[in-house]
Amino acid sequence: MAAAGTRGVMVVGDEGDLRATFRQVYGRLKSELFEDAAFDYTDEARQWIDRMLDYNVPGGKLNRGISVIDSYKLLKEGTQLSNEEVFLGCALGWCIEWLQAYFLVLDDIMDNSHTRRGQLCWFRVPKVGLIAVNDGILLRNHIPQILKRHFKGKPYYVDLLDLFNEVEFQTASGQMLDLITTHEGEKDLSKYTMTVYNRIVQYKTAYYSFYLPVACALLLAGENLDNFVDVKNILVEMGTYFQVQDDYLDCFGDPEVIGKIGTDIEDFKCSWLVVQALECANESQIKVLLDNYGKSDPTCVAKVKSIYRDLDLQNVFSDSECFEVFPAQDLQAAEVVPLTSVWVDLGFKRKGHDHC
Ligand code: GPP
Ligand code: MG
Ligand code: MG
Ligand code: MG
Repeated sequence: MAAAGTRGVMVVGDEGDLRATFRQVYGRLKSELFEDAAFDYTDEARQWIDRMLDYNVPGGKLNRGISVIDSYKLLKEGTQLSNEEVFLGCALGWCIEWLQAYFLVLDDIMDNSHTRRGQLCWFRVPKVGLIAVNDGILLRNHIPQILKRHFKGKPYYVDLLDLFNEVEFQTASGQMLDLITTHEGEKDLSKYTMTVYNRIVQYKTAYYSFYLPVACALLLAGENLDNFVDVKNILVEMGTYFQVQDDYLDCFGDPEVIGKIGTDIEDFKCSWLVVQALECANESQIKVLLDNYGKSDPTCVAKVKSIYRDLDLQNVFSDSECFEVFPAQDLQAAEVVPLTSVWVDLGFKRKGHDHC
């Protein structure tokens, strides 16, 4: 456990401690939300929010949230963090987890998904349905409330608000690209190129999943984000790879392990797998893809998966895993080491591949 030292210093030891400390902060932030003067909670409203938050906010891997405090620790290397610093780092981390919950609640409706984090998608829970849309809006609006309570008056408060707004805009823009490429009636696989793919995932995933946690830590450390463009570029690259992995797991991951059932083939998504398949397939394989991609019939889905297997995309995927050894020059460019232990544990060390 993280222990409060005699002079108000919180000693955060290994990764397990960090997780435990991080989890503790969730309860406090949740109870503070009920004190908001802008809304007078009835018992029914309190119960709804309480259940909705517990269902959607803390049940994930928490990598994004924990990497805020993890990055901050790296930035302040050599100094012990005070209780206040640890709390603020965790609070910012939870703001990202709240943002993620908001995106996922809505993304699952848009993607017509079934399960998430090993349970039914929130909108599929009886008596929730499209109330989930409003719950998403509430989740999003909890973020400025948390920021106001704990960061108003800090010199970087406005920069934090700007950052969350900008990243939300980038993500929603990426989500729009993801959705409009799949338009019913205009199903055209020829537009699914690696350039189109990279643009979608840079916006829909990389900024909020990889750049945002490190940018929060930098602001907390008093840095000016304009001085960290190289850091941003590396994190966006890592975020892109992360989505490649997500796309791969959508098709080949075990739902018991990843907690969700894939829908990318049925949804005609511009997934890394279909883009890669189109690059490698022969004419007859392309015909099978054209005839079967984007259909919810399980036989069609199986035909697409069988082409992926014939093309050995599993191996193309492992070859394209770019992050095994992070080259020294990139670390220098990054200088403040955005590569937190959370991401290192997940294999985010860059390989020396030329194509990466
Ligand atoms: C991941 O896409 C992207 C998001 C969750 C961003 C959603 C943005 C909104 C503005 C709602 P995905 O659909 O591949 O994720 P998953 O596989 O987890 O459903
Ligand atoms: Mg989805
Ligand atoms: Mg989606
Ligand atoms: Mg996915």
